[in-house]
Amino acid sequence: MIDSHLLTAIKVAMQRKGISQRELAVLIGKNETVISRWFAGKVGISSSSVKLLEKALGEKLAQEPTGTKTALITGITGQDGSYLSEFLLEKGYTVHGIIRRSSVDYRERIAHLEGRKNFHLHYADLGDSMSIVKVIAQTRPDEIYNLAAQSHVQVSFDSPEFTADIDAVGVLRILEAVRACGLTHTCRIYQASTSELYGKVEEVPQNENTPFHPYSPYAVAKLYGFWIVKEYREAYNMFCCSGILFNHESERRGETFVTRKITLAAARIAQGRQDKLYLGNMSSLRDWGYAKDYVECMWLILQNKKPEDFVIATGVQHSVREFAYHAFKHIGLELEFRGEGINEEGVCVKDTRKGRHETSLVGKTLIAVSPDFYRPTDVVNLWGDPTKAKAKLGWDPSKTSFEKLVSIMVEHDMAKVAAEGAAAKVRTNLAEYLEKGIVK
Ligand code: G4F
Repeated sequence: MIDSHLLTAIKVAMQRKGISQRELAVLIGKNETVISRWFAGKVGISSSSVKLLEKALGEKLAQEPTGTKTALITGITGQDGSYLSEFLLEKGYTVHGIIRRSSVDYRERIAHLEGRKNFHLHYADLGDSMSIVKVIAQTRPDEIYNLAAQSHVQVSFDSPEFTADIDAVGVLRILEAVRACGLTHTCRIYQASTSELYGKVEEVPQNENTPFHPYSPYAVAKLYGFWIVKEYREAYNMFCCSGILFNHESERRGETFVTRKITLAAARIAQGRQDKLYLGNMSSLRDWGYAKDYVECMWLILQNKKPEDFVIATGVQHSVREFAYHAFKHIGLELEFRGEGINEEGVCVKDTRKGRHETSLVGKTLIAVSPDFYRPTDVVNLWGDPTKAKAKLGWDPSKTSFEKLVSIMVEHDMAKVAAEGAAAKVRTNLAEYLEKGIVK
């Protein structure tokens, strides 16, 4: 079996010692391809090889990391918060998360973790300094991951002030709380920054040296978050850094972000539960990765020797149109895009769905454009260059390909829609039974 803890421990130790893959091969007397196969997860590492590695790297790998650390995650109920919690719990961390009081249940993504010994939730809010100070004072974390945000770009045009309060000043509140609790030099802080900072892009692809040009209230607020983290790093010598993450998606992605909107709609259309999908700018280009892979990088950024900011991306770019094409194709619905701008349509030209379907969808328009989803200013050309993260953190940006990501999301949503359909049938039957007095 391939031990991901061990692989990560090796990568971290190599990076700490500044040893390349080739140098490691020489040090342990093995061919470089053997090491590449370990890192690709293709073969396991024998205990005799672990001994050789420990000798070469001068570290006890099995004990890496220590497993006694405490992390505090804001935004724990979100896509990234839930994956990061799983990742840190697996590493033996005690995980504390900040949640907000709500009368509706929004804890679906972490429901499976609640009740675990090392998993704790606290009520607090990034808009409420005292609540943050209290949680930090009580938990005294070694690491804070600030993932909480008003994260929807289009919504930031409708709620710019709230966005600024949470995404900009909220970051400052955390930094100040850490200082107030006397953790300035012991607590490491990860700030969830974003490729939206590049906005109206000034170069393609974008790396850590590309100038920022924020292009939405969300991006402007996040730019403050980025700079205040840098300022506290320099002013107070704090270990705080930003991960400039490009779009990262998954089967846990919020349903109003474009990828999830597409995969859910494709599943509903394929199962006869929706007729058409309306989108905005289909020519917009993004560098989409798998969120589960990206949380590892958040952790690696905090294990680095010195606090630095990193671009996290796959280095591969696709349009919204291409994402939609692949999502529908995966289900057996081939689309052809006709027309331009507001008149563009995705028409079904081939229907090879498995199973029995009453009518073929060939000739039907399954995707249309609605101006409702256009933004006052839109970021249209994001493409990240992950070279630094690859070299300095030993992170592999190609773990999950674009095609694989699309298939994971589509398959999840096909099952979800099928289950919803079955549940709806049960509810209908139940109503009928109740009406007829069959069920009391
Ligand atoms: O999926 P999106 O809403 O993501 P966006 O705006 O890129 O932001 C996401 O990624 C950022 C990282 O770069 C994060 F910082 C941010 O918090 C968030 O997670 O939109 C992607 C593109 C946009 O250009 C948008 O105009 O898709 C275009 N689009 C076209 N039709 C649509 C739609 N976006 C949405 N949400 N809905 C549509 O119908």
